[in-house]
Amino acid sequence: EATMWTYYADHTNIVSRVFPRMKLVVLCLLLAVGALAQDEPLTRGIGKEWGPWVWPTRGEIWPKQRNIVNYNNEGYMAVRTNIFRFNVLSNTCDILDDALLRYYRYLVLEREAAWSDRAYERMKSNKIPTGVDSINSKATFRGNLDVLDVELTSPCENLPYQGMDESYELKIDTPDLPMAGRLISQSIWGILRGLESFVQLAAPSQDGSALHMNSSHITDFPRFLYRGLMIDSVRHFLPLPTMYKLIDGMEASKLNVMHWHLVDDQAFPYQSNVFPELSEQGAYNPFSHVYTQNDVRSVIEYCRLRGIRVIPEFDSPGHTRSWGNSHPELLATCYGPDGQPDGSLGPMDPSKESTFEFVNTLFGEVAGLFPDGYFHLGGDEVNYTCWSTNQAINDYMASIGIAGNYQRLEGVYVDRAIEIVRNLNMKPMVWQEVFDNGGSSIDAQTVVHVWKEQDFMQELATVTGAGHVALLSSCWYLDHLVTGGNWKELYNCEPHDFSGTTEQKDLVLGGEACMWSEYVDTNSIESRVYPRASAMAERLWSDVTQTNTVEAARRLEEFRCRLVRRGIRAQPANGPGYCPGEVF
Ligand code: CP6
Repeated sequence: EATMWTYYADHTNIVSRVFPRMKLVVLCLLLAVGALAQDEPLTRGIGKEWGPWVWPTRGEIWPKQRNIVNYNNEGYMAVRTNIFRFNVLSNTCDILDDALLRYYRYLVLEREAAWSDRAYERMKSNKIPTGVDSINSKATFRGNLDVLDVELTSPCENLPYQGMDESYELKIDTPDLPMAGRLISQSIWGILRGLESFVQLAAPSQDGSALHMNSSHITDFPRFLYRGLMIDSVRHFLPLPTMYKLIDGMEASKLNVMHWHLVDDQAFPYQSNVFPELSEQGAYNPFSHVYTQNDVRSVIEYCRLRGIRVIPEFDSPGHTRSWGNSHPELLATCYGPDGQPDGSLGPMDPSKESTFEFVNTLFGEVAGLFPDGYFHLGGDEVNYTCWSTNQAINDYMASIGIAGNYQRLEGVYVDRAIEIVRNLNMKPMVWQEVFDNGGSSIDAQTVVHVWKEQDFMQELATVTGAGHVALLSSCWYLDHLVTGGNWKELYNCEPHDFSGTTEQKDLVLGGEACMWSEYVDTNSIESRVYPRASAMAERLWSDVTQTNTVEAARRLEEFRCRLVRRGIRAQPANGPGYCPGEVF
């Protein structure tokens, strides 16, 4: 490299000093042109000994928007985060106020990451551009986007609910709104989804010194109305900060239902007012490993502000061992071959009226706490062995004409539980066995939650064929993993991929990723859930044709880094690499 130090040269003699070294200058030019021609900027790293295997795409949305017009990438605007503000053109409400603060922070976070990425690139003396305007060298700077107008065209709703409108329209420097930005929705839920997209559109400029945003017109709406995450807070207790992180990831992924698996065999962390002894004797630790009524309210409020419903699950009649610590009378006593109690307890005892009185009182409290319209009753994995050894239960079965039919006994229990939930003005959800075992007379409105992996597409066909509403989880078990890098399997599970009528397909509400927590706790759950739950989220939000995992990989790579920037410890999506702007 010919270096022209200018200690002893200025404009009066620099030309004469350089030109004698013309050969070197030409050589440098050739090298520079060669380097530029050789490397397509966004694919560096592939085949190199450093850099990500999959280079992140900047300024794109996960889950992918339904429609975008980019005006041929002709223009982009700069977002100056120091003076940027949201301007609400319409009515506002607590949900919107809170969201604007939150998304302003997320925007600044992107700005900071761009800056540190820039510093890193400069440190490496690597002039390869990474930003949005580098994709099209003809892109022109159109001006500064210092304000995003937010227009909510109907009054704010207070609570998210099944079937809420989540559609929105986002205009950045469109022909009808040149050099301006506007987010429009009829619904606060659409505004929330649109704010997430807006922040995701902002990407570092070529040199990392600014945030740029392509001129574009987005119209976006979800394909499935139910896009859930089940969190098992039982097998390992999850403290509230961890719950909040998981919910933050849901918001980023546009997931809209948190199914809270709150009690199970191993523990009873839900602290009840009507039966405090349940957690006093059933929680791992009755002081620290419990969710108080206020804890539950806080989680529900955190979700509400993000357009996320919370569905409680109180699994019964199986998976109830912890209830028996304080209330053994609720559970069936199991008898040995000698006709004596063998010391163990089985599922709930449906032969006693007091069982249902207890359940009614407990569920009444739960229904008062959880504002959503749905209540998950569980009903999975009921083991009949214990029931069959219990003479009182067998006598009861004979008395109601179902002697020896334990599936019917399970049905009797579930039907009573459904009645209790319906009397509390909530709609029931059940795991698939309740349908499979055929013992109960569930109606069409009861959601059948398909979770078993065997023949699950056939199960969807059967459940919807019988006229039931279905929810799919079988292909989205987050506890099943090899390296954790199997997001493509989750991505390409299509809930409509069974043979059935249009009416049957319409009965599939959507899907839910299940995070059973036998082998995760607060230390590892964020990385087990994300970004794989986000892969499912795109399947459930985006167009059915959105199946290209090569293109998706680059957006997911970026999305995962975005989660990390927001403090969610998401695991790498695509193997070796690093996040733009990460510093240690
Ligand atoms: N806990 C509860 C579980 C499971 C279920 N219910 C479960 C069963 C099998 C697998 C994963 C999870 N751990 N209460 C079934 C819905 Cl493979």
